[in-house]
Amino acid sequence: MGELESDKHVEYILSIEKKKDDFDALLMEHLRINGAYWGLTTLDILHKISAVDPDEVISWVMKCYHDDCGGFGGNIGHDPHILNTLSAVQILALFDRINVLDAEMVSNYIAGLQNEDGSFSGDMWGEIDTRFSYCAICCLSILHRLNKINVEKAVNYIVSCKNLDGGFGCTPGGESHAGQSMLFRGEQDIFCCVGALAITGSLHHVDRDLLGWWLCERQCNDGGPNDGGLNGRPEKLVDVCYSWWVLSSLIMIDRVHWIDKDKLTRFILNCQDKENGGISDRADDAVDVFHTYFGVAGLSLMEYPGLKSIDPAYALPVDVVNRIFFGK
Ligand code: 3PZ
Ligand code: ZN
Repeated sequence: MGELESDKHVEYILSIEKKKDDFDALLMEHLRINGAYWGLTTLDILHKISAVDPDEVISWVMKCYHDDCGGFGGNIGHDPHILNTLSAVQILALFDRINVLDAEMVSNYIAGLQNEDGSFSGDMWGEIDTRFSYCAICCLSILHRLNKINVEKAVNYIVSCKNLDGGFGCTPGGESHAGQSMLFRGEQDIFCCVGALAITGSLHHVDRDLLGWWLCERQCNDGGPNDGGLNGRPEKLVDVCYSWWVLSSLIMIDRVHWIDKDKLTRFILNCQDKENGGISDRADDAVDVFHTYFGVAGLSLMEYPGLKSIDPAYALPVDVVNRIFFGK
């Protein structure tokens, strides 16, 4: 198993910036600002955020800003979306530069995406999803402007997406959508709903034992190379990024002791590229910045030695969250 190859992962993250035109970079073109948040947060957890120039990062982030509407796009010249706006705000928070924002404009953009039933659209085109509810609530909380939306309606909408198994869907009754996306969506939806409820102080709507049991059932226990990893559905493959969706939810509902942390730690460490750095979805696959972030963040949630601890609801280092809310 070995240890976390922190220095290699730092090198890997720093190298991504330099190969802008390979295939992976093209695939991520529309989520470049999200990719920047994943990479920079990983560096911060590894105590290496000082390896980048804050002014350079901030000036690039602000080039993704649309001052006519208050939203951020995924890259320079891309249309604004709430998914990208949250990443932009999180990056500015990492560098303690929230003050460069017109917080009123950004908050008004987000508030304008709330619908009559309390749900949120992702952009002006109107697609509705509980992921967008989380983005809105997380963003507004960081900006100290939750009062701009109807929080009660937002919470009631999320609660209406609760399933019989204790989990949450992306729309009311939304568990039943089929296809490949479902493989990925289940835990992500649960994280977004539980995170939004945690931030708004509404976790009493969650059946902690029922949801906790369902989440813990996701840990693979077959003694094979994926032993200890977490999967999306009973018969599906394990994936490092589920470590985040599942662990963060378990911590927020106070049931993380129901999972075997040593086994999950070993699984994540097994997914490292020990040669060139980076972490993959499962052992011996190709690494990417997404799974490197979720792997390191998962280890941080499990208090792996030498890492900054990360907040399970805001997905930002705890010291950053404390600075936002307690000014220290
Ligand atoms: C990955 N996106 O749609 S994506 C993402 N997935 O932009 C980024 N685990 O190539 C990277 N699966 C790799 N670097 C994967 C982000 C997806 C999630 C796919 C994935 C991860 C299993 C199938 C959706 C926030 C934002 C977006 C998502 C989740 C959370 C891909 C596939 C999809 C995407 C990008 C690359 C395989 C990286
Ligand atoms: Zn994954």
